Amino acid sequence: MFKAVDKNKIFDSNKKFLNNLNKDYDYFCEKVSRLNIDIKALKKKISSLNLALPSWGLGTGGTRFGRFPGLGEPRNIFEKIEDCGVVNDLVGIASSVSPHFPWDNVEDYKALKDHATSYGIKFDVVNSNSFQDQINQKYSYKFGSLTNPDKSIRQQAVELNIECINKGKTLGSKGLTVWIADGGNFPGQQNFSKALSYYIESMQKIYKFLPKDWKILLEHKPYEPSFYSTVINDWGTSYICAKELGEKAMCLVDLGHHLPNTNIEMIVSRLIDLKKLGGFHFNDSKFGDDDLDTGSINPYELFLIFNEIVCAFDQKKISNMSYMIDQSHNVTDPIESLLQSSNEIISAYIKSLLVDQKKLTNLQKENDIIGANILLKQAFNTGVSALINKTRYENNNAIEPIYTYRELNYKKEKSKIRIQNKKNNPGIV
Ligand SMILES: [Mn+2]
Repeated sequence: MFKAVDKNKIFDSNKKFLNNLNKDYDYFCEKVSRLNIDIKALKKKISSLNLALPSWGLGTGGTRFGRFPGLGEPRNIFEKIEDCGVVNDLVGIASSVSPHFPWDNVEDYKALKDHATSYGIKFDVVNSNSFQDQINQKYSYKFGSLTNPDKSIRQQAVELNIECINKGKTLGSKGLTVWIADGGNFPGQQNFSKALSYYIESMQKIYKFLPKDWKILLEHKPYEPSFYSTVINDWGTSYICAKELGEKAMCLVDLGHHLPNTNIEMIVSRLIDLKKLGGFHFNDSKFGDDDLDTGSINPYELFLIFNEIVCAFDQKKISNMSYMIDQSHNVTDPIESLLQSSNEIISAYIKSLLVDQKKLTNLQKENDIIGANILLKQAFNTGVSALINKTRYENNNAIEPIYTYRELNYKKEKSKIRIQNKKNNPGIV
């Protein structure tokens, strides 16, 4: 699209890297030719991957301790879309945004859609926020939303989600992701059984409003903000609810929404076999729902997750998947974090495509444990950046996106226009 970034600037910046890139790419081709891998097919896979950017991830995030606003950060959804345009013009695989309502409420949704289209940005799944109270809201979500013991409050949360669907329809979205903060901080606070049945009852009401070609993604998380119990706490509960709701309901796996040491790639496999894996929220973590940049802590886990996905695509167990980045950029320029994260995701994906699945099956049959592990490690340890950078170059995107982005002085320029209000807004966590 190249509205957010001047195509010529990318072209000029690429010149600095082209010579070395070609040498690295030749070496990569030579190496991979020994593995009987079709490079053209890999390039096609790179170009056709789409990562949705989270609208809330374009602003600087924070924690309950505070937030440190960044230079020239976007003040509203229109400016966030401009920033999405920058990311996509540089990497070429991030042409959609996932909005969050009511954070991203606007007067005119048609105008918002036109604005996004002009930057080459589409609307991915919409997200509903029933974990905060809004100004002029009749009832409070302090003690829960879709599972609140009070019927009127549950109904208010249902209506909020229906509104999200309606906004999404105007924007051209095809899905709704629901994550609720409902749960309890004390034993005895909540009746586990009633809370879950309220959830299903409320979700059934929302489900009825889904357009035919939409899906609803159910996002689980073990704790926070509730620290004793959470209604949709794990993938099993999420699966039970998705099954109860119907075929348009699918489970969403946020990588940070698991207890430490959980084998997420195995959960991915389970949900695939149960035909209920609908999408991902990519991020990384060390302790809990840290929302750190994808691949910054455990890139091997990301690779193993993609290995399950790629295998399932090969076996035609799945035919599509929603990929979204869900991170909180507290100490970095969100654009740089998103550029780097998109690179980590595409790298893990391409490396997983290098795994010889037939060979892996045979090694498993023979109980060749070390052999199987070496096979995975060989793919994981193969440098794929030359292939990715070359594909970006051929698609007129940046060979080295962060380098080119820094040359643009984008945020410095934007800071002259994007005058921030002085209020110390709390972070999005
Ligand atoms: Mn998430």
